[in-house]
Amino acid sequence: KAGFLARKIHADMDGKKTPRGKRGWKTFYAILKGTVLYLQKDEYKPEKALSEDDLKNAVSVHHALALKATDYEKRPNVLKLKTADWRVFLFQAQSTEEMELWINKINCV
Ligand code: I3P
Repeated sequence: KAGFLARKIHADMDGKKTPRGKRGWKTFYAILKGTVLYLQKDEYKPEKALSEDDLKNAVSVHHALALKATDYEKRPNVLKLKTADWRVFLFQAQSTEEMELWINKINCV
């Protein structure tokens, strides 16, 4: 599964609220491969290696939980991702259908 997702980091590894200045929305080209959600700045190019930033932004979705972010009303089609290491992300998909596909794929990992 791949496609554009806007990401907002809501909580860090310790489960604490992500500090101001790091809470903005940022759009990535997301690719779910195995148990890893890769978030790249540009669309995937097979001949291009992952950059250091790409590796830093990658999220393990092993034992993670994805669900519709019903408590977030500022943007449509937003899902909440809770990782096994207590991070919380919001991801905005490009449509409701896309959001549901991402939720299903992440939860089936
Ligand atoms: C954040 C940015 C986010 C906003 C967040 C801000 O500032 O403006 O868009 O979330 O509000 O803290 P920064 O880029 O300096 O981190 P929303 O778009 O959801 O309002 P928040 O702290 O209430 O989450």
